[in-house]
Amino acid sequence: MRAIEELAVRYQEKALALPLWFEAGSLKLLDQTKLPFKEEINTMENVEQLGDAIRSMMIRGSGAIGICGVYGMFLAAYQSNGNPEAVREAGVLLKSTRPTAVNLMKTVDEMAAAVKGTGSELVDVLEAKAVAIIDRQLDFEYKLGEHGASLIEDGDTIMTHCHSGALGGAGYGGRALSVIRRAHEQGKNIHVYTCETRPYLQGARITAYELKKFGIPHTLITDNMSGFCMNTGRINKIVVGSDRVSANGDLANKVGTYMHALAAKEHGIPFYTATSSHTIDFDTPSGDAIEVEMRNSDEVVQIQGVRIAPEGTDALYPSFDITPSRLISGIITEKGVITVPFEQNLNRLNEKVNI
Ligand code: RUB
Repeated sequence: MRAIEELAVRYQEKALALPLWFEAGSLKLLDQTKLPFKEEINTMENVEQLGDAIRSMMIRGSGAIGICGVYGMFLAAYQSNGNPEAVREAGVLLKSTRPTAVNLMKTVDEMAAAVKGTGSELVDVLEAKAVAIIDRQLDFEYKLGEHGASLIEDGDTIMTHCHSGALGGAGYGGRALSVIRRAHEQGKNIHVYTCETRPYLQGARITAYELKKFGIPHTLITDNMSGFCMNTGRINKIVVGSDRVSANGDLANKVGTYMHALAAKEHGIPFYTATSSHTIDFDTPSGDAIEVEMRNSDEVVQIQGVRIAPEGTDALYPSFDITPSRLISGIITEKGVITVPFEQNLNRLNEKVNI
């Protein structure tokens, strides 16, 4: 068995939720569009199919699509018997799938930088790199989970938005749910409010599915209930993921995050993002420079294929929004929790740890 196939075995032994793995010459992924009703495993025979799966949200979440970058580049090398041109083309295709999450761009670049030789030498070198990146990402999840859990107290009621969990990451808990899962493992009595996350329902379909699997008590709310819940004392902390954090600490995350952060500020509720240092993009000075993916507005006029607005109704679907750093209490990473002044502290982290 190849080292990259052993990854899946190793991870399953740890009872992790794997979003994607390599098996018998192709990639397998859990189709997230079918959750929570069906746990369907789909096979990706080539990078084109993987690209389509990312575009259609069969696999999503910034960490998990970063992992797609890793496996996709390896798959291209493996299937072309180590042709560097095939790997380069795979990188171009993968990067074109979704523009906002920076992890995908970074993992593709990291794999591309590792390209060496041709044939089996290239396949072996990219396999070793892929295993190292995925193991590192999982290690980050444990570490950021530990740092974030230190902010969570017994009795906390924590709101999260969208899905920043195991299937959106390397498998332990992604980012926000690594913090929540670790706090729960530490025996803290916590309760999670998960926002439904219109229009794609990641919170209702996937976060609630994972929280149930982890045995963490939770309540589902629609996105427009967060202000009510904050105002009535139901929520005392917020932890979300990030698709990209700019150099000044502004963050892009699922649309709706910004309005929750505004309401949290009004109510004095700490608002954290849990992320990894790889989601911090020092080439993007501020949130204004982050490209927000605009998705097909059909996803707004329908829910799960059922039309909810009259024919001809115009709709808008920005997939993400930008939360300015002035609304953020802390950025939880595998290196620790970063607080104000964000720009200086992020820079210090960058210099110190050579992210
Ligand atoms: C997912 C989303 C998640 C982030 C952060 O959007 O916005 O909140 O990816 O999660 P989509 P994480 O479903 O459109 O991909 O930091 O855990 O990756």
